[in-house]
Amino acid sequence: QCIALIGAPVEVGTSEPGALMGPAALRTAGLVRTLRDLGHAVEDRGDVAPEALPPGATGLPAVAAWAKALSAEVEAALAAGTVPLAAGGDHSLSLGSVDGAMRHCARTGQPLMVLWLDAHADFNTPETSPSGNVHGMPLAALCGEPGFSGLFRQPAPPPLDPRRVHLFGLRSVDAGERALVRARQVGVTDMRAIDEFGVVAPLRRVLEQAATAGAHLHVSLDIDFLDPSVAPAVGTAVPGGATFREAHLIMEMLHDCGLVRSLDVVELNPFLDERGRSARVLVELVASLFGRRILDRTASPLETL
Ligand code: DIR
Ligand code: MN
Ligand code: MN
Ligand code: MN
Repeated sequence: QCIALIGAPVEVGTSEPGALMGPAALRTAGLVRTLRDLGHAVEDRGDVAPEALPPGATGLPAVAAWAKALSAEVEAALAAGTVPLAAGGDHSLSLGSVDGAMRHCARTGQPLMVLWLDAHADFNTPETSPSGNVHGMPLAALCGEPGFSGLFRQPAPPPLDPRRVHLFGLRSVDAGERALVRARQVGVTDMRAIDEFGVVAPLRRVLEQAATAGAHLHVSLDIDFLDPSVAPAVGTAVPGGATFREAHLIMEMLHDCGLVRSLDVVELNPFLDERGRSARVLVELVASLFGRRILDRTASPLETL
């Protein structure tokens, strides 16, 4: 596999500064070397630079400039047959990466499915958002909710089908987005479900749905999916997150399913980290998603454990 690493040091989508150091921290933690050691070709395309971003620009216009630049990079990486890995940066960058994947899929005719590993639903609109932070809104914008004009390159593809989005690890939802997530029939495996059934059974259902649809699976990993005790470098820590072992197993299953075509690793804030620990955890997890295993095993992708 050829992996295209695309840094997106965007932090205009959040109020806690520091996420712009995320791509540098992931590189420092050995992301490229680790993936090469697994036998992959890795092309580090550097960091995207938004065009014509007015100095000091904030909110949606600033986010839009980043999203458009990243969308073009991701679309080009997919067209070139590589797997784009967008390293953030706050979660508003997924406006660009998912938009790029949507455009690629619109051209190939492959359906797009999005697995959103996150404590949050990221389904706020400017109307419902209690914080005004765009990193809490990307899914609503991608799914065509109103209030987001000017975010995407034109002409834009049809919006993402919310029923092809699956929130996994959810444990913090704002009142307005709760209603939207339900109304739009977004797929959800919340922490209650994970506590009751573990990660395997719910994830297997999602992957079976993706396999049946012949989908391009886009995975968006927000570091706050993990418990803050595992990965403390996050601006919006929510207790009760995934353990390292749960996350590790998820990554192994994602590799085994063979459907992941694009990936985001977002919301790492190295300024809040303990000696690079969270960045290293993320590199470990990405390695597992790209095929690192403890010992070789001859399991079929969706076998019963
Ligand atoms: C919250 C926090 N729901 C908001 N969202 C975060 O501001 O909209 N998403 N932190 O990752
Ligand atoms: Mn393709
Ligand atoms: Mn998020
Ligand atoms: Mn989050």
